[in-house]
Amino acid sequence: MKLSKKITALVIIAVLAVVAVAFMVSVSAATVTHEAEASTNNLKYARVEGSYVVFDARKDAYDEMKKVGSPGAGSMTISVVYSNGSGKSLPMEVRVNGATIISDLAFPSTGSWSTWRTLNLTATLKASSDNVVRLKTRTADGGPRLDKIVINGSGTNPTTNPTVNPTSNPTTNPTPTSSGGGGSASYTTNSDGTITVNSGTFDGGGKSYGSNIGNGSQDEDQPPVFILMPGANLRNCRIVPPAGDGVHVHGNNVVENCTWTDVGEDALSMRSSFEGGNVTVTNCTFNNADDKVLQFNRSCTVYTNNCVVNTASKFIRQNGGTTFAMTIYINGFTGTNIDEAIVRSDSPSCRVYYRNITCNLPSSEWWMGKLVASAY
Ligand code: ADA
Ligand code: CA
Ligand code: CA
Repeated sequence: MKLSKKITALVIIAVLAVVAVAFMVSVSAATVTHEAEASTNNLKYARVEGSYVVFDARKDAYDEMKKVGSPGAGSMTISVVYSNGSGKSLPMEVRVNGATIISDLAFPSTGSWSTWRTLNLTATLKASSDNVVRLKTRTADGGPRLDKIVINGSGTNPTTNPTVNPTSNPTTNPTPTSSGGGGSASYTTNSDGTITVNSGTFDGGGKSYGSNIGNGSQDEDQPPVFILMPGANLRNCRIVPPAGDGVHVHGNNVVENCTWTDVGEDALSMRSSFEGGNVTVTNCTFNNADDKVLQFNRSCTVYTNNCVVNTASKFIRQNGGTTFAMTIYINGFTGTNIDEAIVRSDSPSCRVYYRNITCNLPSSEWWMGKLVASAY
């Protein structure tokens, strides 16, 4: 009958509408946004300016974002929307539900206070609207402007048991160009003298860098000589003292043909601002380090090829106490006057594959901590 057909059609339309609405809800439920300036938040030495939060230029200022929702329980990606027109990289401590997950998340310069960028980090959240995310300034330079955080349920844990098994020789891509005086790089020099390479390959042309940076001590928070943004490369530089905090890398960086004449706080470190990526260090020489040479504060894969270290405590250090997954390939290494180990890591998920090593230490002392090393 006509009437029953109409009813059937209406029922079908109603069911489709309910399904569509349910689908939209489930899609939008995959992310939750929490504003930096939300009234539930607790601000110290910080204030709301319109739609964002501004920190005073001091250490220990914070935005404690309270009543932060999450699309689920477990590992989540937290995207922080910020701007930084200070011309410097500004470090912040990140605490989630009372635990410090990153002690120095570097917020690189965005060029101006009205240019907004996103930094991603990973943290474990509760499936409730009662999470607490706190960002606190680390230095008297203060912090970036904070707009909001966006929590995404697609966060993944670093694998606890990496099964990486090298079958072929790691290659060192990409091949940087060799024109000198900055080469193909797009870069800026900030007021500290730090050179931030935003993209391309900075070719130092054999010149010296670092004589105006830091104080040669073991103090943390010294400025770096170079900041390599994700995908940026460095080659043909002499890094000379005091050399501050060396070279900061952020993933997918190649550092080639560089010599540190007297390593500062450390020579090269992977900062915690970006997730993962590869770091390749090829044909580099590091002299006279007080402690560590390469420092990794974030999960990544490291390739070192034909590197030489003359005097250091260790060549490679995974940040003390961290247990994230890391894979390290050491292909050709010469160490003299190494005090502690070639690699030190507290992580059972750190894997080292090595070949062609010459070192003053006996091979029983090459690896220190919980890592697993094997020749390849
Ligand atoms: C030390 C310090 C870390 C980190 C590291 C580095 O290990 O304890 O918090 O700053 O140095 O990156 O230099
Ligand atoms: Ca905002
Ligand atoms: Ca350092």
